[in-house]
Amino acid sequence: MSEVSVLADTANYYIQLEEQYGAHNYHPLPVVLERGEGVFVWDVEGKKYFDYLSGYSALNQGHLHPRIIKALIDQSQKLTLTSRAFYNNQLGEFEKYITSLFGFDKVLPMNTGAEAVETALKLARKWAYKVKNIDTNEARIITAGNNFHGRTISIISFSTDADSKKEFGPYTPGFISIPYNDLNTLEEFLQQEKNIAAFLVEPIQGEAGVVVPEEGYLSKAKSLCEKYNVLFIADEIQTGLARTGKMLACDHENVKPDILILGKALSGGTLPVSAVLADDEIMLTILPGEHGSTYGGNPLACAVAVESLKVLVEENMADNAEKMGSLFRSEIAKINIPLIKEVRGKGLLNAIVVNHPDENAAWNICLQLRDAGLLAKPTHGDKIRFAPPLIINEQQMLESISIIKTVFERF
Ligand code: IF1
Repeated sequence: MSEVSVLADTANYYIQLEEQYGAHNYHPLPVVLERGEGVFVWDVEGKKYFDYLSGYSALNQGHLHPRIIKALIDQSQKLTLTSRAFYNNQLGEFEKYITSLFGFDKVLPMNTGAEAVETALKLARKWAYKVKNIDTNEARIITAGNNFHGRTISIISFSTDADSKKEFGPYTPGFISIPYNDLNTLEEFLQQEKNIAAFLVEPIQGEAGVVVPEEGYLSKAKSLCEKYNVLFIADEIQTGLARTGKMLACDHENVKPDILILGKALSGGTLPVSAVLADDEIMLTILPGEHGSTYGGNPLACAVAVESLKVLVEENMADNAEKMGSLFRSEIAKINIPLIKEVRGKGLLNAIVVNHPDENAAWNICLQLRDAGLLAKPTHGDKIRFAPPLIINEQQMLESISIIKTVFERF
């Protein structure tokens, strides 16, 4: 076989393995990656790409950030897991660092984002019964339509997306869904409904296609929650950690959530690390033995998380995300073709809304972007998310924009 066909077979070899032996719970773009560094990834045939997905914002610091990898290697050769049955010398340092960085009394460490969201829901319910004196098992939590908070049964119980929800019932009760970015309806429910414990919201809806709410939405929602003694829970798993041009998306409106949920880039894309932050009145409603996880707060995760946070701060990644994101949106907005309906986002969390009669247009555009050396993926049909690592520099951004411009104009 020729060199090219053997290489193509290499990619197909891996794709076939996943087809044969793996669950079919994803529909990946046909590209097989082998190596990553900074804003780039390489496939098994040695082809180089800009990574414009960044592991769904888990790789804000870029692939293989040297300081994060060093922390991972060093700690992995000392102590990786103790369970919480015993203390270790990394967890307290992590807890001190992250709570002072974000200004909360305490943190509850978990692993995946969904686990952290579940933890926040449990804290809100505990607080409702033990502090707000809502009748036990009567607490309800308000959520937003088109939300994405993870894939557990309770979380998809308040999803409004059929694909995430159908045929997974029966569903967990105790949730009220209202439209996103709708303060009137939020106030209506807070006034009329009893037993409301909390309002859970994404500062920007990622999976919904990077939906940015009106200016002031977060601060007014937080004020309404204060007025009605309801907890404001910000899911910053995707929008947090410098992605939107500030350390937290809530910082754009100087909103301090009652419960802050972090994940993804908390480990710089190395291993699952998530965290829930809150003040004592909320956090101490959970007593020893009432919640936990085998890997939650493991020393390896803590060492990596501290370094991942330090790197975000010390390398001013939020400022770079702000600058490069503005450059991205302004340059894309200049591509004046019908195919581009809109470009929207904040910092380096952006999306292009595609305008085309073919429902597969966004997918096909992503295939052409792949061939042109840039990896991105559609979300919910006609939106393509563009979210590179926050370390991208101006030259790399201009090169990426040129690729995007060429592909869209040629499509
Ligand atoms: C998939 C995207 C989806 C999240 C927010 C919690 C979680 C996520 C705001 C759960 C996870 C991931 C999950 C992944 C695709 C990706 C994603 F928006 F980031 F693109 F689905 F919406 N809150 N988002 O975004 O965190 O348990 O995954 O660690 O499930 O397909 P997780």
